[in-house]
Amino acid sequence: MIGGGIVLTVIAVLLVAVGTRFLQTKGWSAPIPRPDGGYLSGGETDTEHAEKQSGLLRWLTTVDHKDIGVLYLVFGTVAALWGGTEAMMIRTELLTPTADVWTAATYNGLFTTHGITMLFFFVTPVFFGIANYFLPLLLNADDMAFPRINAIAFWMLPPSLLLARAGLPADALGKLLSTVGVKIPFLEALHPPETGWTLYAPLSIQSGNPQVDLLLLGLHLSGIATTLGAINFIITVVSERGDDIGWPDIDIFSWTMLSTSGIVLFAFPLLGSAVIMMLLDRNFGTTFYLIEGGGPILWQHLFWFFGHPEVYIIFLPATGLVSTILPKFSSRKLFGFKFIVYSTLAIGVLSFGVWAHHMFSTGIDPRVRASFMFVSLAIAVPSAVKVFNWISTMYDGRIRLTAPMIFAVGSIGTFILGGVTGVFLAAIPIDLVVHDTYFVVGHFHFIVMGIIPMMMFAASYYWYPIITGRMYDQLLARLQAVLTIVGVPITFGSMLIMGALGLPRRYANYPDQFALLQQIASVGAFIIGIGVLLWLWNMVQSYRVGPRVRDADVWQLKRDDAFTREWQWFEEKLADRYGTDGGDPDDD
Ligand code: HEM
Ligand SMILES: [Cu+2]
Repeated sequence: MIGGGIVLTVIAVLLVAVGTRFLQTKGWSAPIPRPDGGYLSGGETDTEHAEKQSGLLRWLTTVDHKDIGVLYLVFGTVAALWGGTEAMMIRTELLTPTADVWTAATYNGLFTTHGITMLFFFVTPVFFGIANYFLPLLLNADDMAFPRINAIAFWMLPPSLLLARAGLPADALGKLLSTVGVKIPFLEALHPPETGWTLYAPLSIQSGNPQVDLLLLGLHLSGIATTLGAINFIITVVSERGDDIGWPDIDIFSWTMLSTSGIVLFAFPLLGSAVIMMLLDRNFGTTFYLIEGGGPILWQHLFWFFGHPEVYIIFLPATGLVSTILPKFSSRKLFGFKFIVYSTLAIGVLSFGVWAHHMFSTGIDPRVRASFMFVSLAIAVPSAVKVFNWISTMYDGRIRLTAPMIFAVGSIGTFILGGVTGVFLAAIPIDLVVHDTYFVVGHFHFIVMGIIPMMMFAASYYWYPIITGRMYDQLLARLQAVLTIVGVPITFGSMLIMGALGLPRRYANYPDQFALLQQIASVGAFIIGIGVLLWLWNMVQSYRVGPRVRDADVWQLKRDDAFTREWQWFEEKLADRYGTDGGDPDDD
């Protein structure tokens, strides 16, 4: 079978590539042990920027946590823009009840690749980027625990994105070449998968599209990358902290990254094995997920035992950002710090006990269903603890409506909507009615759009000076924040209504009576899209010409005794650069 050959070739190429990378890194297996564990023998520390290579080579070979953080951020942003473009294409198609902008097959490809790109190649990499940059600073560590493994983990991502997304470029390239008379059957055979991001059997096994194999390999590789990254975070938090930082002094963002990494450790290897079994089913005649063998429901169990924790993998760091940013602009300490930490850990553990709420309508044993319903409802408790603590933090505080703060407050609002609709879905009788309708799509987008990217935007503004040494355009940023907060409920609120009225999801055509609501949803989405363009412009343009920051206390945090470690680090850096007397810099 053509698929089998391709799979083997790709595995071989990957093994060789990874192997060579390992061999090239001299001494990777035995770094000289030091009491602080963090230094490399090459002496690449914070203070030795000047010795680094410059240009492309530097970015390709860097093992500095800040550089790798930036690489992750750039990679994640590129993926987000790709997946976001697809979201806009989906919403364009749905402006009219018939599939007349793109074909139905393209539509199926669009929602599949949109979901996969967003979940695997946007959210996780961006949080890993933020964490790579800031965890060592927040923890007073010299670097991540294993800087080289850190670099390897990052460099696995670009090939895994290419594998997962080869369909579209191959499709386009194949068509282009065939217009000039060159026929490459392999390229023409690949086209975007139409399986949905959940890759349910038997559809995904029966699909003759070899791109599904490449997608599975890409997911597997991205799982290895994510697991390596997570191990690094765990060891960094546990054993690389500065002497002055005991367990109780760990900041809230590091706590959420620690929990997230713990979940990754159990969830992603499981996805890896499940995916391998699917590859075997597709190419070598095994029957793990076929009726003759384990059956399609086995795939759903394995997939969601990964898939639901994955939701919390991407959600917890967002809550960590709310807990970090909100108090700073409320001039208050985070209310109930301990309880926020406990709720984070509780969510981490509970997240593994709820997977079958995705399978209420599959005919599994009703007693099993009922127990999953209770655990799913229980997970609302630690989530609510967070919300109440955030609101209590703002209570009686001196609120400053900067862009990061507007995003944080907005996120709480949209998260409440996402959470409450989630409680609805966790209740079996309601789920049976709205299952596989737009209600579900509305619910999860209130989380995946309404708090996750929103808090990433917030973080990108809040820490912008540290990363770039410059300030962004604050007015434009506030405008983007407002646009996003307005756009989210318009878009996904309409979906909740359409779902409640019974419109099923994943169809390119729909009955005429939904046209108005669909158009409203699309308008909301375009508003969010315009906001994203404003953000991009602001980031790039301010990096080039934004005013230079001379005083590290950009947010007047000293006044409230909230000038935390990353800002102290930044202050030292500024002192090094400009001299403690605040003298003029020698460049531009
Ligand atoms: C403006 C932003 C966005 C819009 C307008 C949008 C829109 C959509 C639409 C219309 C669908 C297809 C629904 C269906 O027919 O079932 C969809 C699916 C999906 N979206 Fe988004 N989305 C956005 C952002 C995001 C983000 C930020 C994420 C994740 C971080 C995300 C994750 C997903 C997933 C996982 C699916 C399910 C794919 C599948 O059914 O296989 N979306 N989105
Ligand atoms: Cu779930």
